[in-house]
Formats: sequence, structure tokens, C-alpha cells
Amino acid sequence: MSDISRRTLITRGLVAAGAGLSGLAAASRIADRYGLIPPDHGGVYGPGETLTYAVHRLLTRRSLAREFSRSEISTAPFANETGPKPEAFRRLEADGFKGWTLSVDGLVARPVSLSLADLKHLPVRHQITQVACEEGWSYVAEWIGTPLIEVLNAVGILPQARYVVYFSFERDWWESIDMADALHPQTLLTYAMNDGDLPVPFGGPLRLRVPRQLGYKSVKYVTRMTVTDDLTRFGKGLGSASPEGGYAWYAGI
Ligand SMILES: Nc1nc2c(c(=O)[nH]1)N[C@H]1C(S)=C(S)[C@@H](COP(=O)(O)O)O[C@H]1N2
Ligand SMILES: [Mo]
Repeated sequence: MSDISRRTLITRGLVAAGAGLSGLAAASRIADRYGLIPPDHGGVYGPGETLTYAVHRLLTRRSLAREFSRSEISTAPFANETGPKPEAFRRLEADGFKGWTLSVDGLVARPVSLSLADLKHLPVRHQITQVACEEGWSYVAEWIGTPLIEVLNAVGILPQARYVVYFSFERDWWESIDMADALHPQTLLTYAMNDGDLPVPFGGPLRLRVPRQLGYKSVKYVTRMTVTDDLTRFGKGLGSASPEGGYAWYAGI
């Protein structure tokens, strides 16, 4: 059977099983069989999260987030407020972020610590995509940076890798994505936006843009990434900070 028809069959089974509330448990069992259970699968909303994630992954693994034309770039993009920056951040900023590093470790052959200059030596991609907050507002901007896949290829991810967990300089912010998103061509480590360096309110000097998911997955001030096969070892074991605060781990749009 072709990959497409296999996916279509599994998806039909999932959707049919998930159609009734009692069927959600059956859908979860099917998703489990294909390794499509999200880390926040417990609790009241768990079966629904599982159905959304599994169906998205089966149907849209390689689909692209919409890209916009230059004329659609928002003239007044809205930066969501982030907390006051600690002294250590201010010192790095005063020095033009020359000392900023991104460390990449975990299930990789060659762990590294990269400066912004190192990242800028890797291939560059530009994309005009939308940031959509779960609270309802959005804006379109051009994002410029290194595709995450370039960094992952450079460090050599091990075969058992399943997720990339990424941490902000802001301690409370950390997220994770599966390999479908981590290796996706639109997932970028961005250091520039529109016509200049990425401004601090928008996540400068370094922000991971994940345009196939809601804004909260696009963590600002990224300083560390770790590749893992087990999300239960991080935080409360739900995959990221968002489900700890009541939002879905998978926020596909
Ligand atoms: N480090 C960090 N990253 C963050 C946030 C934050 O407060 N701190 N807010 C998130 C949320 S909820 C959204 S919707 C987007 C907002 O992006 P913007 O400020 O570019 O509009 O950033 C996300 N990334
Ligand atoms: Mo948000």
C-alpha cells in the first residue's frame, strides 16, 4: 500500500472512532498504535488532544504554513509583552549580543554551542508568515534565519530522536516540537525580522519560529535546545510549559 493510502486509511479509522465521545478512547488506542500520542494526553481534554495531533500528523506532516507577499507585511506588528529582562540579558544586549550562545545537546552526535555569527554562516531562509496568538490577534512579518534542520544536520541527530525541547533565557518559557516540525523547512531559528536585526520585544536576538503552530510555540530568546526521545523527563512531563498552564502542547493551525 502506498504511504498516502495507508495514511488515509488510518485517518479514516481515527476520525470514525473519534466521532462519538466514547469513541475518543478508541481513537486514542489507534493513535497509540502509530506512535501519535501527544505528551499531554492525560486528563479531560487528553483524548481530544490526541485526536487533533494524530489526524494533523497523518494528513499534514509535510504541508506548508501560508506564506504572504511583501505587500501583506503588517505595518504595525504587535509585540506581546514579555517580562523585564534580567541584568545578565541587559549585559549581553549592551554588547550587541556578541556573547549570546545557543547550545544544542541531548541525542546528538556532536553537541555544540553556537554564537549568532556561527548561525549566520549556515544557510539563510526568508519567509513571510503570520504570528497568531491563542488570544485572537495576529500579524504578518518577514522572518530571516537558519532553518532548524541545518543545525540538526550539523550536530547529527541520533536515530532515536523524537522531539526537540527548546528553552528561553526567560526561565518560565520552554516548548517542544516533534521531528515533523523540527525538520520542517519553515521552522527557523530567526535572528532578523523585516528590515533589521530581530528586536528584543519580538524575541531578539534569537527566536524559534514555528509557523505551523500558534504563537506560543515560537519561543523568544532561545538559548538551549535538547534532542530527546522522552518528554516526561522535562518539567511536569507534559511536553512543555503550555500544557502546565492549560494550553495544548500541540497547537497546529
Ligand atoms: N520567551 C517568550 N517567548 C514567547 C512569549 C513570552 O512571553 N516569552 N509569548 C508567546 C506568546 S503567548 C505569543 S502569542 C507570541 C507573541 O509573539 P509577538 O510578541 O511577536 O507578538 O510569543 C510567544 N513566545
Ligand atoms: Mo499568545
